Amino acid sequence: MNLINDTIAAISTPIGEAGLAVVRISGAGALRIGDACFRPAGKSLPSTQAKSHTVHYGHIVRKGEIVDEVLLTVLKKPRTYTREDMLEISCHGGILPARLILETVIENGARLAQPGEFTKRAFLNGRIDLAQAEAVIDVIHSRTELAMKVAENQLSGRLSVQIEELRSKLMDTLAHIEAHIDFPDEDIEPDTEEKLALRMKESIVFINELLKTAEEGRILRQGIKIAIIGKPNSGKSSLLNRLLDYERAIVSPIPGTTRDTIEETANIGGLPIVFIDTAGLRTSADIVEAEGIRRTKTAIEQAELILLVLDGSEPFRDDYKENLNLISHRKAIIVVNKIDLPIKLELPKDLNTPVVNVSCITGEGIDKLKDVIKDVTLSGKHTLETVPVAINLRHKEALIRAHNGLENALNALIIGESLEFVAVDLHIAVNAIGEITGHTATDDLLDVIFSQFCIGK
Ligand SMILES: Nc1nc2c(ncn2[C@@H]2O[C@H](COP(=O)(O)OP(=O)(O)OP(=O)(O)O)[C@@H](O)[C@H]2O)c(=O)[nH]1
Ligand SMILES: [Mg+2]
Repeated sequence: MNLINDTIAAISTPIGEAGLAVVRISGAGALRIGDACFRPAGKSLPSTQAKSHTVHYGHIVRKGEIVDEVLLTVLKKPRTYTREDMLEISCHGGILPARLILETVIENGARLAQPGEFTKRAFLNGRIDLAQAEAVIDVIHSRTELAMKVAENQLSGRLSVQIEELRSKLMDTLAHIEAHIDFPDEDIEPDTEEKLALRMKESIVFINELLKTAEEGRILRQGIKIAIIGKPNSGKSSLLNRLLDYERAIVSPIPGTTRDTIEETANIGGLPIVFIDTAGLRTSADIVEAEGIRRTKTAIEQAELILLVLDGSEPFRDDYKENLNLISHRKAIIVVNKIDLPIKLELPKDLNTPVVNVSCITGEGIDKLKDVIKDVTLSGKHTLETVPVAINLRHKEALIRAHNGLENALNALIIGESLEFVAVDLHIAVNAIGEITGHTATDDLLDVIFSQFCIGK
């Protein structure tokens, strides 16, 4: 069923000066609008007569005047992004050409598209499901190749297939139970009951497996913050530069060189990680440095992981204890730096924080540190190499509701409650699962998801 009858248009490329800009049109009136404002040159054809998936050279014309020289791609339904008739007008890059073309298209009957509306149509017209639509945003936002690979997997339907299997299994179980409700005189056979219980248990196990990917999904989508802290001159800025692979922060032998916090993103084994270099921790009378140290404390609070840098060429100092206290209840790694020099540092034996020795001068130990960062960040479990999908927060919440519904249904079945109760809880589970792919999504939910897109996507 297709209730969409208007035609939408938007500029799909970033606003600014560039080689090209693209105006996109989708809907029942797209081809007619193309005929009205595109003047074909040479052997090019008007949109309504052109073959699908062909490109035509010509001009966009507004009130008899040429607006710009363009290439027009004609895409006829159903094999298009939205499953509707579509046009893509490639014009000269720049703010004005694309804007004037958009205005011309709108004068001819299109309306301005809302953020994500092209993708929303792809969903409403059944080309992709909701999890795939969300993957489109993930592909656009991905900051590392690994994040992109997981997003592409989701886009191609790998999560959707698993969710659909789960949903159809639960629907089957529900149908069985409802059949028994319709014939209340017939008792449910013990081995039928056992089979139904087994199916529910299998579904719970499967949901738990999917839930395990949530943490990696969060990290891949949002990245995590890691604060680099320690005494002045311990080599925090040198470490930041090493992890980024370029000279981002000023390094000098003068203690107190870094005064403000510096944030920069790096790719650590496929994870997008924001490192925050901080002002060295010490008491200072200098008001600028004191403000820097206050910011260091904020960075420590915000960070999910802390790298405490200690100078390995100096003996253990009593005030290190303060630093160690600071990280004692946090996810942290102790980085002993300057191991190219004679080592004088002796750490207390009872530390339960991982320690990595590095030299920011020679680069020794940096790769090992990256591995440990990845391990600690993912709490030692890497499922990404084996599991091709990683769910997002919305999927996680829906799966938890489905999980609870199933647990309740299973309990009700086992203790011999009326099958109506079992059915109610199973319904809850089926609906929650259906939200992931969009079978049971409300308009509000769709608005929340598609408003995260850019205009023109
Ligand atoms: N030998 C040696 N020197 C290092 C190493 N890492 C850093 N340094 C030196 O230590 C000094 C301080 O380095 P920084 O990176 O500026 O130290 P910091 O912790 O950022 O210092 P503040 O910003 O002042 O808190 C510089 O002279 C660096 O060249 C290392 O691995 N070995
Ligand atoms: Mg510094």
